[in-house]
Amino acid sequence: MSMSFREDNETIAALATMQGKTALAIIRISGKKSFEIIKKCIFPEEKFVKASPKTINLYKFLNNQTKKIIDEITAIKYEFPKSYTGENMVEIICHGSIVVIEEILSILNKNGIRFAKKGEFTRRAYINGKMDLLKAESISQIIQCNGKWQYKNAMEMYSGASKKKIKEMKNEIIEILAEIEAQIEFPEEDDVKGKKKENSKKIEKLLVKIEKEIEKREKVKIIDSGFIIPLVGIPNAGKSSLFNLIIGFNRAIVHHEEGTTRDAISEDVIIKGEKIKFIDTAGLNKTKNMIEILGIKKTWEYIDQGNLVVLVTPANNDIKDEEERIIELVGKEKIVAIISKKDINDTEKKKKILKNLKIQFIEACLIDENERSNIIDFIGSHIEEALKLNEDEYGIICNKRHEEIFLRIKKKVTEIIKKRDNNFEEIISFELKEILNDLEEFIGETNNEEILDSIFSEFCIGK
Ligand SMILES: Nc1nc2c(ncn2[C@@H]2O[C@H](COP(=O)(O)OP(=O)(O)O)[C@@H](O)[C@H]2O)c(=O)[nH]1
Ligand SMILES: [Mg+2]
Repeated sequence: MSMSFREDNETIAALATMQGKTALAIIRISGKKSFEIIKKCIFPEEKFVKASPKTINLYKFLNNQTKKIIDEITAIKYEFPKSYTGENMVEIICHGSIVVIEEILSILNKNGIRFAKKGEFTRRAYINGKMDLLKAESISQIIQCNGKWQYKNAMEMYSGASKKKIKEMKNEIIEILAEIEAQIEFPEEDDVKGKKKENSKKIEKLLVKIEKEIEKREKVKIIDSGFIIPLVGIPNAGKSSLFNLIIGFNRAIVHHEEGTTRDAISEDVIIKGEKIKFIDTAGLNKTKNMIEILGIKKTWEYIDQGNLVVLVTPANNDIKDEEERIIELVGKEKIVAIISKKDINDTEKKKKILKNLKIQFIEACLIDENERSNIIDFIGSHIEEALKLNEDEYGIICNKRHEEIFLRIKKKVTEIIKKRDNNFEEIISFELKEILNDLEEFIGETNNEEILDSIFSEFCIGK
């Protein structure tokens, strides 16, 4: 790479796996002195020195001062440049004991290896030309994703599909730009009007594309912050029973007395590969009890925040005022119903009411665990519908940096559209060139240390 980075000669190490009591742990070491330092702490040293790269061997890890054995380990050598970072690397697999890990890291440190900063391995990989910036970012996304959608989105970036889309966008802009430049050079050409119109359409198309990407990002953000499903209804409808059934254990108190649930409680469950936050709420009731009233106030807040609302409505009565209010507030496309107590009541009447109201529903017995998968399927299909998760809609924008660049571009394109009918060709041409710069920044044709710092600080240690 032709970029001028300050060369970093330090050898670094970090735990690449979870801190805690795990069967095994991986400690990564990267830098010029990796082999030289590790061989001092490994027994038999000779075996390590002679080991061929990328083969795994069994050793003992020693405190090279006291000669005490710390752990039995396996280690892999990676020889520059054929490693993740493009430097000499060693991966040590030891037992996942907090003491062992601490000892090994501290011995490495005493031998001149510094602890790695967040994302430092990947940063080195990027600097050494092992991967481009988008790929580096996608690795961070893959690790940190909260669900399948985000993961697949990140994989698009990892595979280079996002980069391809950006390049296409760049080419479209270059085409528009060429046309505008021609207009500036040869304003007396035939059919200037027709060409202007055509170009204008291309710019509009570009805006639509940009806006669509920003829209897709919004969807990812919803999933990222947790898709919220409050379970709501009148007292004793079976909300807490449903909550416990969905999360798979008895978290909420279930009781035949009204007003049992006062504080809203929540648990995350993975459905359709996405993290879904279910909230058990206080039943909507006409009560004089202050604590219950506060709980009910919270319920209305959750109804308002819900990405999808599940109304639990017992089979044995008509739709109550409170239930009607919920439906009205949420809107029919964002609410589904579960008719509870089908085992003890006739559900026909309730089914008719909900059909008339055009609300999708299923009937269930909420105290029967066998009904769980049916209920999850029902809710899952509505989650999918709400998110409209569609394979060919993976977005380009995967993080805040991307989002900021796209918002910037959107603003510029909007400005261009405002100006296009006047004879502002020169300004438009200037702004289009700026957008090209933005897109280049997006795919990481940058050597700005500040940008790199902010990107890699989002990573976890050891990556
Ligand atoms: N037979 C039957 N009882 C249910 C069903 N759902 C809930 N219950 C009972 O109804 C009462 C109230 O349930 P609960 O989950 O606390 O309702 P909540 O007030 O809406 O949270 C409890 O005694 C539950 O065991 C159901 O589908 N069938
Ligand atoms: Mg309850």
